[in-house]
Amino acid sequence: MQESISSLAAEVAAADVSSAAALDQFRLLYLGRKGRLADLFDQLKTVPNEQKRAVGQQLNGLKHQAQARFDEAQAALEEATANQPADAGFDYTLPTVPNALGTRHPLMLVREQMLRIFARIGFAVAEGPEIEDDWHNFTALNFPENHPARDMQDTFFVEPAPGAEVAQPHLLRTHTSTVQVRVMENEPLPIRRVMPGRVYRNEAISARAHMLFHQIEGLYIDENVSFADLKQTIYYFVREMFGEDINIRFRPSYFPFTEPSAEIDITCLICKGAGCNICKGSGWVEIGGSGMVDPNVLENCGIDSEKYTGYAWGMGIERITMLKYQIKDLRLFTENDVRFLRQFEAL
Ligand code: 2U9
Repeated sequence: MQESISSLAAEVAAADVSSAAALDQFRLLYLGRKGRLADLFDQLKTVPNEQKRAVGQQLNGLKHQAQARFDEAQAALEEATANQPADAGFDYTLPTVPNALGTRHPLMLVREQMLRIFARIGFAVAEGPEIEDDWHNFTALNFPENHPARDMQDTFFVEPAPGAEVAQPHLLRTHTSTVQVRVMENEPLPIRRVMPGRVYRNEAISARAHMLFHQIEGLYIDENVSFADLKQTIYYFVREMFGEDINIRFRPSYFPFTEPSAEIDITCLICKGAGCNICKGSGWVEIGGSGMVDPNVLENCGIDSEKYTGYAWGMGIERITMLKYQIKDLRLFTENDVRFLRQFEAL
């Protein structure tokens, strides 16, 4: 018994109490009801009566020693924790729980794809304001004074601030051609730019129309620019965007700012030209408009129309995206339904 008490006393004195876990272990092993000290107290009944008092005292001494060691170590640990910053012991190198990140919007993915294609053949991006004046949106672009697009029904006009004097009406731009006018007015020739951006039209929202949509327009002005150059640019774009097996046709049209003008059709991507309800049986779908910049527009922007010619085109990003991914309702782009948006994660 004597030996057991001495060896347990040595063990208690040497035991590790440097951490909360070690301290807990110490409490269970030495101080607990099923611990080593409790075992020795149990054995007290086997000790001869005349020694019981002395052995009992020794055991009580050991119990106090173990309890004192425990209390001291616990106090020291508590003090150390109190002095640590709140995030002590937090492992910042642990991998995070993956957070569901948002995805790129399909319109922005297609916008980037389109701009990258045009960048490869030398078209740099130009941007401009969304609130414009009548000159940049209509007059410089050869829209006659009474053109229906100028109507309140088609265009959002912006009221001037109370008391402000404005020389001409202001509006939300109805196309990004406004930026082309600004580039022609301000930049040296030759010009080879693409203009992406939001445009606004006063339309009721439906599967096929919205009051806000996105355009990319392009403009090339130099000496000896011809309609053949325009066709090659559009051919290159369509092949890169939709693939080698897609055909292109130019259909005569009319815009105030181009002469001659042509709408651009491509092989229907759904039926590959056989005719279906998307292309209304024709085998062709329209992707935008184009033409040679009207000499009046060049002169309005201070460019000598005897010396310079140019071509321009315009496309709706929504339309290109709908054709490419077979999206049937424009409203999906603005409803922010994640079941729709997530499908474009990997594109
Ligand atoms: C200048 C001169 C000419 C840009 C052009 C179109 C034809 C066209 C529409 C396509 C679908 C707009 O998004 S849409 O609704 N655009 O058909 N745009 S030629 O011509 C210009 C632009 C600026 C100075």
